[in-house]
Amino acid sequence: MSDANDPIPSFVVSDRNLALELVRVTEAAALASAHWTGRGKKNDADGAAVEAMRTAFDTVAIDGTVVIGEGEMDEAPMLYIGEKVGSGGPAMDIAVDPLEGTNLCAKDMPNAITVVALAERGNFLHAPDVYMDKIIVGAGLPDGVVDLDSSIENNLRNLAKAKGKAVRDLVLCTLDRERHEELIAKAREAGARVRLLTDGDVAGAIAACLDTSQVDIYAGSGGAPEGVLAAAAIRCVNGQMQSRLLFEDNSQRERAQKMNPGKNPDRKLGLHDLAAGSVLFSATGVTSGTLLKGIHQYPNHAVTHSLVMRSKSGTVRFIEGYHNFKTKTWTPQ
Ligand code: VTB
Ligand code: MG
Ligand code: MG
Repeated sequence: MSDANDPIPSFVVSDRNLALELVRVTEAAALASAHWTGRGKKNDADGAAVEAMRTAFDTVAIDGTVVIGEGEMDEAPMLYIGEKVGSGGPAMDIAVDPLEGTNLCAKDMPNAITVVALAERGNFLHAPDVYMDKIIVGAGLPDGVVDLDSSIENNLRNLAKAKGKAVRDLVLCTLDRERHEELIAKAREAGARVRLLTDGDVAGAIAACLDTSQVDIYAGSGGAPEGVLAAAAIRCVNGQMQSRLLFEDNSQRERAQKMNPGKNPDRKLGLHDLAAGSVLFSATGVTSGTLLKGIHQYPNHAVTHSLVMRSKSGTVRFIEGYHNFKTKTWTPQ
């Protein structure tokens, strides 16, 4: 029995506070990259997001290590894998995609977001920059209702049954890529609708777990780092995800092996293999999409829309931020 006089455990306080600190980080990246929305310069947009996110992390009270980041230490980008960030505090691992959908931002197309996830040390898969096969559904469905190793027809049939719908009422979301031609054709043949994304499968994966998005299932291959970020979000909303790293050659496989010693790099990965323990997730919209509205610019202020979640409590917050240009610089103070 808890007592009103019991102290609140410190991890609860830090965890809760951190969730809100993280919003600042994704907001800063989104505000910075929004200067480049529609300007056709994806590298500038990405660079602005990375720099703003890196600076924003300086004020977050953690002893953080980047495990999903912008590249290897020898390339020395900001937010490289292994980089230490934060002003000191609990040991945490960090996964970032400062601008998920650089093309989407450059072309002012929907679904560009900035993304950060945090876990206690050792809880994220160390994913190399390879493709990952993913299958994702939302909460409230029987365990294993879909399976990465089943045919898409079977998965759609089982999902429809569990949802009390017909297959023709299901929407499958995937990246519009040649490598998905067969998946798309088979899903349509089975009767489902297919929503195609030009980019941005983190937003797509999360959409499969949110009723408001009208997406029932996400399937197909995208970036492995993006898979870890999606997994962190899916943990918070109690969805299901299975995945597997895809290797184009043995050197990619060896890299994955080296990053995760003692583990079979070809194994099927469950949600907890990707993101275990207590995780925090924050994303801010750059351009408006299924998940979030983008940055709204006004003469003297900008409005941000963010999604912040904690796996421990399962609380999902949509946070609207009003940023006053007169009293605030672009970097957090
Ligand atoms: C994937 C996907 C990302 O880029 O990494 C994709 O996960 C690149 O895939 O969400 P292709 O090589 O097929 O273009 C994104 O769409 C955006 O970073
Ligand atoms: Mg990126
Ligand atoms: Mg990306």
